[in-house]
Amino acid sequence: MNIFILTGAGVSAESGLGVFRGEGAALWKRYDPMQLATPEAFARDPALVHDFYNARRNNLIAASPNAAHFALARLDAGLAQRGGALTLVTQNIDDLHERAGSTNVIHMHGELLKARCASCGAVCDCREDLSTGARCDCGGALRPHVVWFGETPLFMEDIFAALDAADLFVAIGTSGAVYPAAGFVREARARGLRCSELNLEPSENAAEFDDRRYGPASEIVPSWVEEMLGS
Ligand code: BV8
Ligand code: ZN
Repeated sequence: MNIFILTGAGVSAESGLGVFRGEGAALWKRYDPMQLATPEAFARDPALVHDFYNARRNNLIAASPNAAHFALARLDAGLAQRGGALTLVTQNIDDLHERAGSTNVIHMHGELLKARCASCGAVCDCREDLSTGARCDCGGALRPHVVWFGETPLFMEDIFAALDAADLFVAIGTSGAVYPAAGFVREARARGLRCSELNLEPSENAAEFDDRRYGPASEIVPSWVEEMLGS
């Protein structure tokens, strides 16, 4: 069985990383992600945008994966043992899936622990604070390697190829508010896939799913994975 999983900020909420909407969104009291996660904000006030991502990067480095991340890593290994495959597409820019042991994680919105050169496009690891003076070897300015609103998400071809090969689509911890990710369930339905939603509360596109489970990811994801591996 090939499973396509899309995760969002809700899967990292219990690791102490902020969510953008709904419960817990107040974490970013000082910053409004909807205002700062844009190229216009970076052009207008790069120091403020660097502060926003530096705070999140330091928060991430101090954070740990939670039971939901570890359960998805178990599913990854369990499916591979059975000749199946898990494609894990995440909207999250954290590395908690990888730290929990997931392989082949597709970061469609980029990665907080990487930086990108605004001139040559080179991507490098970044675990330190970035500032407006941070430069690439080519002399270009470095920015967080994340996809801002209005920018094109990454790996879209790989994502659609994985949807073509999948038997089951599962969205976990996402509000279904941001496109094109929020449209993947419709793409899955058009391919005849069964669609499940696991979230704290119904997402904006809950009606598109065949079955829905609600509760904290650290509780409902491990029990769902045990069911999948037991079946
Ligand atoms: C694009 C990286 C074209 C940065 C992010 C008007 C003008 C301009 C653009 C648009 C427009 N109208 C629509 C658009 C498109 C726009 C968009 O969708 N806007 C929305 C606001 C309407 N999208 C874009 O601009 C995208 N680019 O469209 O380019 C294109 C299109 C197709 C093909 C080619 C080109 C780019 C969007 C990417 C923006 N960057 N992140 C950063 O992180 O700072 S998006 C940001 O939102 C995060 O990645 C976040 O993950 C993502 C989505 O949100 P969720 O992950 O769902 O998180 P959220 O907080 O919303 O929800 C959390 C959920 O968890 C909630 O449901 C909550 O109940 C639940 N939860 C909470 N606690 C728990 C829990 N669940 C379980 N357990 C818990 N404990
Ligand atoms: Zn460069």
